[in-house]
Formats: sequence, C-alpha cells, structure tokens
Amino acid sequence: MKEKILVTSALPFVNNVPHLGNLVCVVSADVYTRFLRLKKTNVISILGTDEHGTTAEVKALEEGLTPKQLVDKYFKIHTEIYDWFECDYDCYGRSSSKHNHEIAQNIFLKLNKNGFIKQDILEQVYCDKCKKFLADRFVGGTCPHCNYEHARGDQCENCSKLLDAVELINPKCSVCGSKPVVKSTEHLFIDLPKLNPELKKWIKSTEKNWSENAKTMTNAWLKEGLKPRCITRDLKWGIPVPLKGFEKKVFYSWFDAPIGYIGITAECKKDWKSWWHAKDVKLVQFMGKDNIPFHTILFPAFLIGTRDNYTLLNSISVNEYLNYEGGQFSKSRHQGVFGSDAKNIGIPADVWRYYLMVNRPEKTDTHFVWEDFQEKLNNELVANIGNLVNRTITFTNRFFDGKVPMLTKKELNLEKEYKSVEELLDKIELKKALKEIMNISKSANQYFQEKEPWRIIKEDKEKAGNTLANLLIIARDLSVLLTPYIPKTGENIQKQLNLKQQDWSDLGKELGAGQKINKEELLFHKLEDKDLQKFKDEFSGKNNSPFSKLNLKVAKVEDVKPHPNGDNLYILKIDVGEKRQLVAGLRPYYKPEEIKGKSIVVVTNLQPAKLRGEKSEGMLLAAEDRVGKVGLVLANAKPGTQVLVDGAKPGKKEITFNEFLEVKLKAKKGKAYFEKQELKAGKEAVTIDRDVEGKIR
Ligand code: B3M
Ligand code: ZN
Repeated sequence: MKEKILVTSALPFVNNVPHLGNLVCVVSADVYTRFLRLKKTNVISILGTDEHGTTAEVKALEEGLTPKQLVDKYFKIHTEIYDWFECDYDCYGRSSSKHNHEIAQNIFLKLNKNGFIKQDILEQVYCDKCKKFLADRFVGGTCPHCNYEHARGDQCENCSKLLDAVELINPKCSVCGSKPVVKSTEHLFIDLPKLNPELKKWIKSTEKNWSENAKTMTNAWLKEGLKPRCITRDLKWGIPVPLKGFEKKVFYSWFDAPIGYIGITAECKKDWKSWWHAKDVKLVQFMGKDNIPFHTILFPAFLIGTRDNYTLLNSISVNEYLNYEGGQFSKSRHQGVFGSDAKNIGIPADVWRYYLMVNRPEKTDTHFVWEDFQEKLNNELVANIGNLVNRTITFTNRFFDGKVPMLTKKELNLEKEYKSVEELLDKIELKKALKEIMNISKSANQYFQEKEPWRIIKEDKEKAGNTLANLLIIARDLSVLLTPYIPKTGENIQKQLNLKQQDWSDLGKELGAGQKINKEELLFHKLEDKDLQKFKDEFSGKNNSPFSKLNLKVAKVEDVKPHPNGDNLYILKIDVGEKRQLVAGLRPYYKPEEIKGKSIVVVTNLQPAKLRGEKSEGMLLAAEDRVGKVGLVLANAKPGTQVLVDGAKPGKKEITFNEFLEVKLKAKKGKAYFEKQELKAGKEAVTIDRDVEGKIR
C-alpha cells in the first residue's frame, strides 16, 4: 500500500502580523510537501491559525475589538501573506472552526471516560478591574528569588527561574496596572503521570526520526517527571468545556490548538478519518523549537488517551529562531521585515523563500541580514541559476533557431547528485539539499565555460549543439529540483523550455531534439546598493517608530459650521500653517463655540476625502472612552507646529485611514501617548480637553 504522508506546520497565533521568522516553519513544511508531490507521494499538508488563548483576548481589548473580530481581522492578514508566499497547503483553516469545537470536545469526553481527566483546585491571579483571570504573561511583579522588579508570571528573565504568578511580590495586572488578587477555582487536568508509561513506550518507538533538539527537549520534560497539566481556563473566548460544572470554562489553547490539525483536516477533507485514524499514515510535523513538548508529549497524550487509534507523530522537523540584524523582530518598533512588508517591497516571494531556506535556522538561531540577503540574491540566484538558464535559452534561440539541438553525447550525468538531493529531502535536510542543488547549477555553469560553445559554434555546430542539449536537460532538472523552494521560478524555467509540468521522474530525461523552446526571460533582478540602504533604514527600528508614519500639526480653528448634509458633522476652517477645510463628526459632543478659536492637532498627511460632498483635508485628533465620551486633543503652540514623540520624524508619505489606525495613540490622565511616549508640540505636551481616557483617533 502506497505510503500516505500527513504534513503539518505549527498553527501561528492569529493576533499579529507574521514576520519572516514566523514564516520559516510555514515555508519549510510547504517545501517538503511540494517535494513529496513531485514524487507523486500520497500527501496532504495542513496549515491554519491558532485562534484561542489569553493573548487573543488581551490584544482584542487593546484594539477595542471582540476576540472574534480580532481573529477574523488577523486570519485575513495571515491568509493573504501565506498565499503571497506561495504556501500551497491542501488544508487551511482555523482552530476556532466548528469542526475543531466538535473534535476537541469529543477527544476530551473520551479522555474523561477513560479516566485520564482529573479535577483539582487551581490558584489563579484575578484582576477585579479587568474582571478576568490573568494568564501568566499578563501579571508582572518582583521575583521572589532575585528581587528583579519586572518578572513575569511565568518566568523571571533575570534569574530565568520558572515562576507561578501567585508567587510574585507586589503583583500588577499588565493590562490595567491594578493589584490583582489570588482566587482558587476548580479546573480540569490531563493526568499525564497516568499516561506516562504508554507515552514513554511510544516516544522510544519513534524518537529516532526526530531532530536532535526535539529529542533533547522531550527527554528533559520526561526526566523532570510529568505532572497533571491543566487543560481548562476561565476565559470567555475558546472552546467550551462539555462537562457539568465547567460549562463556563474553555479549553486551554494548547489543548485545542494541536487538535486543530485534525479539525482543519475535517474542515477540508471528507475522508479526514482515513488520515487521522489510520495505521498507514506517517505524520510529519514542522514547528519552532518552543513548540516541541506540546507536540511530542501533550498532543500524543491527548490522542493516546482516547483509545481511538489516532495517527501519532512519526517525524518532526524543528527550526530554531530567525532573528533580525542581530536583534528581534518588533512590530511596534517597526524593526524587521513582516509578511505584509515583504509583499509591498517589490522583491518576489521566491527570493524571500530562497533566503529563508538557504539561511534556515536548523541547528542554531540565524539572522536576517540585508547584506547577506543581497549577496544570496545577486551571487546565487542571479549569477548562478539565473545566468545558467538565461544563457542556455538565449544561445539556443540565437544559434539553433529556438529548437533543442541534437544530443550526441550525454556529458552531464548527475544521477548521483540527484539521488543525494532526494535522500536529503527525504530526511528533511532542506538547507543541505538546497546547497547541493545550487552546486549542481554551479557545475553546469563551469561546464558551459569549459565547452565554450560561443567559440565552437564557429567551427563545429553539432558539437556546440550537443553542449546546449546537455545544458537544456540540466535547466529542466534544476526547474524540478528548485520547484519545492522557489515554485514560480521552476514554473518559469519550464515555460521558457516550453514544457508541460515536470516531476521528479523526468530528472535526467532527454528533451526531444528539434522541440521548440520559448523566448528567454530574466528569472531574477539584482538588489542594488541604493535599494539595500533604503530597506535597511526602513526596517531598522531606529528613528522609525510607526509613529513616524504620521504628520501631525497644530491647527487653529478659525470657523465652525454645521455640515448641510450630515447631522453629526461640522465643517471646520483651520489654519495649519496653511488654510485647510476639515469635516469632523463632533456635533453630538461639542457646540461650535466650544471648538472655534481652539488649537487642535490634525493628521495632515491623511489621504484627502469627500464627506457628504464636502472635502476634508486631514483629520483632527480626539480621544474616546469606552462609554463614548469624546475629548479633543489640544496643543499650546502656534499653527503648523509639528506634533511628535521623542526620536520620531514626521511622516512624508500620504497614508490611508487604516494605516493611521495601525499607530495606536491613546489618552491617559489628560495627556496623549504613543506607546509610553508623550505627544509634544515643540517642548510642551499636548493635552486632552476633557476628562477622557481611551483610544485617540
Ligand atoms: N500557536 C505557538 C506559536 O505560534 C502556537 C503553535 C500551535 S501549533 C498547534 O508559535
Ligand atoms: Zn487589570
């Protein structure tokens, strides 16, 4: 029976925009799946988003959205990014789907019926002001071991001791700053000690297929001794627990997230059970190193405990971290390239994919470095692959009328090299395999140089033709070998060769002499130094806070009158260093005389708009609290004064309203802030003219 392979990529949290580091795992699983498809393997791949958990709730609070609105917003962003990165998954879905609700609840009920669920009291930190239990990362305080004042509920980054949030001295809610209390509540636990013997036996049977870091980390957890692990949470957003007395609780996101692989398969495949309840299926899982124990201990424990013969992990590929230019990726500091940035930079997805794989953090963390990125693009993609294919196609078009010349002697026999690439890919050695493929292309370039067809053509056309016939075969072979990594390039080479889709079995085969090929086309373009510098600056995170997208200025309100076609709208005439007109929805909150003569703050680089027929050249800033009270942002400075935060520069580009919304401004205690920085007009902080705390927009 032909082997069936089930490939999963860890499901990214869907409360942020994924950066290049987050894409390593997603692209790796896609590369491996594409390779298996080229070999006609019976394979399906699973990707999707991890949608529950405290982070989603807190991020939703920050963005003034419900958790559902938040995950819907970011699910769309993630989907667009994975599509753009050519990630072609067979099953793509969400851990919040109804399929996953049903399957997770079913697995829980089986675990409970089989005696692997225990009840116990859990002391948790509760915030009366936020009216919620706080997950570890949302509690801060002083570490009881080393007195470090900024320890988090789960770990002290100073002495790296694992903590329990209730141990913290002077604990503080990281959401609202107030002092939380400790509350005891009943929770449900998976009885890992009871499953330990079967787990250990299963791990012994399969860990030979695991990466070193997966074995090390799993055995460390086993050595420490498995304890019952809580799988319920006092949250509203999540999969409800189907057990009397626990209906108000939801599952811990690490319970329903790995089950999400099954839920997503069920969302997309009617025959999902033939993949997840099957002995003939090999499950290959890709993830970042921080996800290992959840995949090698927790998830298998859930499945083993059901006694339902679920498919268990067979081999695991774990990547270390990709960092950025010696630092971290940071959205708020606009440091590093995020998926949405890569889409807009104008460099094709294949180039990003190539860089992520040739620089894949397999044994240690690696860094994205712009100079290195430029070197890989210019000296490997352009100068090696691009150059070989371009001169082979161009030469054939120019000297052989675009027809494949006669092959009189096969001079490039690379079967051994192809076998080695296949073995490496079968072992998921993606980086090594890619380097071997690039060496094959290098040796073909050397063959081109040695054979000198441009000279030989003058004296022996047949001999030059044979050289080209050999090279055309290599160009096709490279298109197959590279397709898993840079699929659009593979497709393009086959288009230039005028070939239907090729697969692994075509490697080394002759091309029909006389077969017409197509016009040559450049595969890649160099990254020039000036662009390199521009990108380095743009994503450096220095003087580049997202705040610098905005161009805020002080404006004096010279006239206010009701908008003829908008009950809530005023038309304002302002002096912002130049005369402008604004339309503002302030009528429910202010009388005209309360605005006229005031110095307000205006977003001057917002795309101009027409509101009910009246032009609006910018937008004034006002704070709004959770009960809808509104307060104008005011400045004590002359019209045209820039309003900035320390270290930021005024934005030059015109921005959309959505881009403005990405810069989170808020009003607190009568002042305006971006992150923790005060907005200032000149030296003086701007103020909020009423007692309003909340988002500014
Ligand atoms: N979302 C952690 C992460 O994004 C988690 C993976 C779940 S895989 C089931 O790194
Ligand atoms: Zn709080």
